[in-house]
This record gives sequence, C-alpha cells and structure tokens, in this order.
Amino acid sequence: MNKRKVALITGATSGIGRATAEEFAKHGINLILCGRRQQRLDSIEKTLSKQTEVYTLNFDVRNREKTLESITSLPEEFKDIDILINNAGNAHGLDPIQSGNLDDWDAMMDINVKGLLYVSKAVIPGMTERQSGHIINIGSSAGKEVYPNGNVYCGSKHAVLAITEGMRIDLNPFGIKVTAINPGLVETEFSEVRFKGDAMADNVYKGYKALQAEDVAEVIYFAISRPVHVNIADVLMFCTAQASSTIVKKSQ
Ligand code: NDP
Ligand code: 8X3
Repeated sequence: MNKRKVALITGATSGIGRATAEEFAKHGINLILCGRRQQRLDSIEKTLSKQTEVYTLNFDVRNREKTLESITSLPEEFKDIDILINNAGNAHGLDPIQSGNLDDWDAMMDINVKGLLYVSKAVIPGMTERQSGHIINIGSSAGKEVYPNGNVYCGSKHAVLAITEGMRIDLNPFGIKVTAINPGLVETEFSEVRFKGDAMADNVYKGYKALQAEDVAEVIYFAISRPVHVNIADVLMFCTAQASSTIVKKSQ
C-alpha cells in the first residue's frame, strides 16, 4: 500500500488554509495544521481526524526561533513533509503610502514574506535530502499588479512571487516542485483583518460572487495531484466578476 502523504499547511485556522486542509483530508493526506488560534486548531483537528491523521502546531510565523523549533520537533510520523502550503498571510490596512502605518508595514513584510521564508527554511532540508517534495506558495493577484493603496501588501506579494521563482530554480536539481497560486478576491476573514474589524470589510464582497476558499483549495489539490513529471508553476485565478485588481463587475 502507498504511504500516505504528509502536508504542512500554515494559516490552517481560517479561509484558504482551512479549506485546503478539508480538501486534503477528503483525499487521505495526513495533515500538520498551523496557526495561532489554538481553539480553532483543536476543533478543526477534531473534525478532520475522522478522515485522516492530524497534528497541530501553534506558532506565529513572525517568530523565527518558535517556527524552526515547532517544525523540527514534529513526531517521527509527521517529520517527512511531502507538501508545504505556505498560506499564512494577510493585508493590514489600505492606505496611501504617505499615510501608511509602520506597524501594518511590519506585519505584512514579517508575516507574508519573512514568515514564509522561516517556515520554508525548516521544511526544505528534509525535501532536499529525500529529493522530493512540493512547495505551494499562496501569492495573490496583488503579486502580479499594483493597485491604489495596495503599496506594501502588493510589494509583499510581488516578493512571494520572486521567492517562488527563486525556489523553483534552486530546488530544481532536487526534483522538488514549486508552485505559486495567485487568487484575486476570495471571501474569507481577509478583509476583516485588513480593515481591523471596521464595517468597511462587509462591503468588499457585496454585489458579486467572489471566489470562495473552497475554489482555491480545489486548485491547490489539482496542483499537488498531478503526475510526478508535471509541475503547475503559476496560477492566476479570479472570480468571473473580476477582470483585474481594480475591475469588478458589481450589481447596483
Ligand atoms: P484569512 O484571514 O481567512 O486566513 C489567514 C490565515 O493566516 C489564518 O489561518 C491565520 O491564522 C494565519 N496567520 C495570520 N497571521 C499569522 C501569523 N503571524 N502566524 C501564523 N499564522 C498567521 O485569510 P485568507 O485565507 O484569505 O488568506 C490566506 C492567504 O491567501 C494569505 O497569504 C493571503 O494574502 C492570500 N490571499 C488572499 C486573498 C483574499 O482575497 N482573501 C486573495 C489572494 C491571496 P491565526 O490567526 O490562527 O494565526
Ligand atoms: C488579496 C486580493 O485584491 O485584496 O490578495 O489584494 S486583493
């Protein structure tokens, strides 16, 4: 019998990460679920462990030591990570550059860029040693274009794309697949975080049908389930109503 694959998903407590965990569980992939909200990790573990083996890790990807320590302390049966989904991330604020908030800038660069690097640093050595693995970085349409007031968030996601390409080049000799999945607007807790709970967040997904987290999770599963010789390098996906970061067809 084939050994079950092991996937580590960051940001598994909500949105795209959580939907990916659910999708992978359906297909019998063993899961390491990461996030900071322990109660959510516990309740997701309780549900998904009916379908597959689940282990949870609670750490903030901004904390370099804790990130490395958590991943290196995994029990034997979860140590060989076949699939890494670098998903934890968010936007903080939507302000013009001249009035941007320094804490927001730190959060976006520290989580979306440096956090992704810390997690990757802990996982990649096992993949190079085994000469196999698949890394999926969740970028964004904001990594392919820049929109008004998107400045630093767009910068962080452009960095994710550049890092993804760098990973694909450097890990090529080891047979490791590297993929960027870049969604446009997805209806998750993303806008609640971006607008810090402000009512403005409620309007972001009104008047059209945005992508749902499950839509992205299905594409992620498609990418990881291709034959060994196929790598989906880069995906840009929008809901039908969206044509670009600034063009969204909404009902009145
Ligand atoms: P959610 O806010 O629903 O989920 C974000 C996840 O990231 C949560 O599970 C959260 O878990 C985790 N996270 C946030 N900060 C940290 C941290 N410091 N350390 C560890 N985990 C953290 O948003 P989405 O699902 O929408 O976002 C997931 C990814 O998709 C992000 O990278 C985002 O940039 C990207 N994306 C989102 C789009 C959208 O429109 N929604 C479009 C394109 C890309 P916890 O709080 O428990 O730590
Ligand atoms: C999330 C999509 O358009 O808010 O990455 O940047 S957007």
